[in-house]
Amino acid sequence: MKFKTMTPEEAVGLIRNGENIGLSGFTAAGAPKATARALAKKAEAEHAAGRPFKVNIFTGASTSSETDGALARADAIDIRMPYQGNPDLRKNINTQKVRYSDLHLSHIAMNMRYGFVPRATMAIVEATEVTDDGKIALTTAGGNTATYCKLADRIIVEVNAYHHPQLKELHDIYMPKDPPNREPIPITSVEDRIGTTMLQVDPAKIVAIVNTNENDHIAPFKPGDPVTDKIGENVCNFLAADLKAGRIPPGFLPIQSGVGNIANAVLAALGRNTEIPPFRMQTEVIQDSVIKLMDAGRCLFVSGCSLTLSDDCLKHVYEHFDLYKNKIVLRQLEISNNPEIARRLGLICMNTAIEVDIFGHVNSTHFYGRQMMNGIGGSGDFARNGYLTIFTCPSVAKGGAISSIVPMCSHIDHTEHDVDIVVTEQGVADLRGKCPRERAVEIIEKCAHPDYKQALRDYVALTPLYHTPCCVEHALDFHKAFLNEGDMRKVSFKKA
Ligand code: 0RQ
Repeated sequence: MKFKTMTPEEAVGLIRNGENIGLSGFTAAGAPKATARALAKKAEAEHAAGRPFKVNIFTGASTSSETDGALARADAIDIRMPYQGNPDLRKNINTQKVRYSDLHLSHIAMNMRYGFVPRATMAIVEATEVTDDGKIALTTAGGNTATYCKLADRIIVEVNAYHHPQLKELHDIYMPKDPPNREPIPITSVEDRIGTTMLQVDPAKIVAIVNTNENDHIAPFKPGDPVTDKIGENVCNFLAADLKAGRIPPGFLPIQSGVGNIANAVLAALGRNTEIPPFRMQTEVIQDSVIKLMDAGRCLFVSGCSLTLSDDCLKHVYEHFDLYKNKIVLRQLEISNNPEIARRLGLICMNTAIEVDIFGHVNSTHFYGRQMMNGIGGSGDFARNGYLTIFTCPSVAKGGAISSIVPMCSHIDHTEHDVDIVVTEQGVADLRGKCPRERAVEIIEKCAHPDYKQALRDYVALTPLYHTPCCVEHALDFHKAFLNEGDMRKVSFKKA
């Protein structure tokens, strides 16, 4: 091979203070590991020597404790976008050590090409192989790697021997042209392939090869509990009824699913419900639950951005690679989450809320309007553009001291115009075709926890006039009650 092989420590010697770094991967899948760890160590050594050292990190989505966690603990990140999910990084974001910009995931690659966000000058890419003419075989994720490599001046390739040598066959790498030359993206079904299996980069940019042999360190999800199981069952019963009523076509439509324990419970319930025919998925994150659905013959094909699988599940896929290789396609993020494609394919989109208000606005990101949890991720890419947009959440949090159904969200990620259906373990609110007062009644009576129904009804009664039941004087009283008295149940509108 004509490229220079380096240790991770030597490779990070090429990275300067203030460098803009684009990382491969999406979630912990496909993210560089050894180089990221070495970068964290370099930052610690620089800080110990009294020198400033911080970098700006651009990714597909969250990464892992190996990457975001190590860099955050080393206080090595200044700017971070477009998504994260790591407790140490979250702490740095909420104490303003990190400048975090929470973006729709489908926007970041094109925004960087347009010059709206800083350009990645260095790309660090995990690969199974790289050819002398600059073809890179990506590992378990598409991410934004094509754009980061196109824009960067220098590329470090981490060649990871852990992965299946034929993994590249899952990839379909395609980058749309930018306006005014953008053309229709020629995907008309989930299975379509429109690009290449390997990423072509300018070989002159490859400044180092780092050899590793390491898994993605992805833990299996917790098994469902009675609340998440009930949410899953409610979603499936609703979908089966809509199918029967002819509002979903008889062959069903492709499914997009968010991540986390509720998303897994919903997918598990879809596996059990035989009123719903076998289906296809067009989503971001392909989790263990999707592989289980494939093994059971319930999911026929999945197109996504990453194989975010636990170690055991990924081993299972690698051992039976021939069975899966024609049923999975891995795309670049701006294609997996593309609004044009979501609208054309008619996706059934299911994502998780932190809180939902009586109008149907959804907060997916912030506690009490001010404290960042993870980020909007791809939920907005799908919510605005899907055929049917469903948000799920438990009706209460923190042992019942917080109601997830509130008079007004403390932060809004998805507006009432994007949300069709809200599901909690209490029931299903169908907001389609309803005016604000009808929506408020539907959400309160079907989705709120019994402990909070009367307070929400009392809130609506404060403003009997006008189009929308909003009372600006008391809109955030639920949140005030939690922050001041530790329990939203202390709220009372009758006394107000
Ligand atoms: O906190 O455990 O400290 O009590 O919020 O945490 O258990 O991680 O929940 O895995 O279902 O994630 C919305 C965060 C849910 C996630 C969210 C507290 C609650 C608990 C919940 P504790 P868990 P989940 C895919 C697409 C981003 C948008 C998206 C998410 C913690 O799904 O980040 O869907 N979505 N993107 O106690 C205060 C409230 C609360 C609350 C819950 N109202 N107020 N705290 N909690 N409700 C992602 C990608 O694009 C890659």
